[in-house]
Amino acid sequence: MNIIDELEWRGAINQQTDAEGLRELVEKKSISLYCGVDPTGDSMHIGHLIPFMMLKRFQLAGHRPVILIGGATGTIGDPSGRSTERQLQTMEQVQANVDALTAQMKKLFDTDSNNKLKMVNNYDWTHNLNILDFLRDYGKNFSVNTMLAKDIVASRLESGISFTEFSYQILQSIDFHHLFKNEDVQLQIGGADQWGNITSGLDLIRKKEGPEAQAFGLTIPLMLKADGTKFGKTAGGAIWLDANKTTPFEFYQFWANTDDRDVVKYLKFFTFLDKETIDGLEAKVKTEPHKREAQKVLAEEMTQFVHGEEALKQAKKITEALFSGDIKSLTADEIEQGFKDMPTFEASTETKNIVDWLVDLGIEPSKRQAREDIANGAITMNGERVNDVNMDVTPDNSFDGRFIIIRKGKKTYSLVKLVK
Ligand code: 629
Repeated sequence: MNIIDELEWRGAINQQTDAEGLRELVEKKSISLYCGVDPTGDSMHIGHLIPFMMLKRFQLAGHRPVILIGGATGTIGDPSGRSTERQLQTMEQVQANVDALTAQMKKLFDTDSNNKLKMVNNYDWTHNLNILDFLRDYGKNFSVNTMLAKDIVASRLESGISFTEFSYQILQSIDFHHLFKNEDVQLQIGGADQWGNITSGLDLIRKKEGPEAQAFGLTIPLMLKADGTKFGKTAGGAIWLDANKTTPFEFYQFWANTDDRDVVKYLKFFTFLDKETIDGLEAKVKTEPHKREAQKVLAEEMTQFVHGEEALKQAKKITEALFSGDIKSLTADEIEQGFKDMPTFEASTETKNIVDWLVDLGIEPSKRQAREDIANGAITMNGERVNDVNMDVTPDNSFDGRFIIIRKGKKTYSLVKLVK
């Protein structure tokens, strides 16, 4: 399968500027292509991952990917997909985010292979551009009329848009032109929201380099969920790639909880599994959906890709322990990951009778209820049933002096943190 056929099969193409031209080009030779990200935060989330996985697919097919970090554009802010003006970040903030994203990209994408992945920062060619050169060398090639007609700007005419954000598309166009000239980049890809910026760059390349210049744009569809809610968001917020913001266990769970109606689409979009494997999993979604085999494979592939082998093992271990109720084997770190979103209580380290302890924490409403639950075998501590209403709770009952896990009934877990 050539790379364009593969992207089509994966449902990964939204719009293309010249589908036939691009197909011919990538069949003929190895090309360079790029995708950019702005340092608006210190971590990417899974929405960002989509176009960068596509870059990687091009890389696997023998092409050369370039990742652009927007050290310059990040100081301005892309108005695409936003209904209101952004607050400017400080230059220091942008730089800190550039560093964080650069490290994250390096971790995710192979920088040592043959068709090496190249990282660039548009600050390098933008920060010395003076205002007169900007207006004379670039501004003259942009028609305000065309700029106003772009969706992004048109949708803001009522509510208002600053000259700063209005100019954003020129900066991104300068990048495409710069990379075309200096890195032989012939294709820019991005999410569907980037269509206006990408086509604006192609216009600039043609104006400056002549109508024969061979450059292309391709966008990837917006990820939609079958139930109509926004992709990549949970009650707890975005799914981040940074393990400190979204733990590998939470990350694993996010994918494992994918709806049957979405799972095949995600496998195609996010994993490097081939058609045969994905077709096989699709058949299993139909014949034995209760086994959730496709979801498991998706969660494994994604956690492995973003967090690595060890973190995946841990996420699976926690999942298994929570499912079976046998949590004794978990380490304190694993407890922390697995119970992050469970109701949490704080207790002192002093020794206390179990009944009093449960009531004082608020896990049980009354002593009578606590005694009754214990007598019925409905309370477990760290995976072991509590049988004795006279037992004492001490730090010896905790994981590493830090956590005690109480389960009430079959499913209700509470995390008790010991504080000194
Ligand atoms: C300079 C900056 C360039 C080329 C691109 C850019 C960044 C671009 C942008 N992208 C989004 C971002 O940074 O704002 N103007 O958050 C984001 N992108 C990934 C996908 C996207 C897009 O990083 O393209 O569609 C999300 O899936 O919103 O020369």
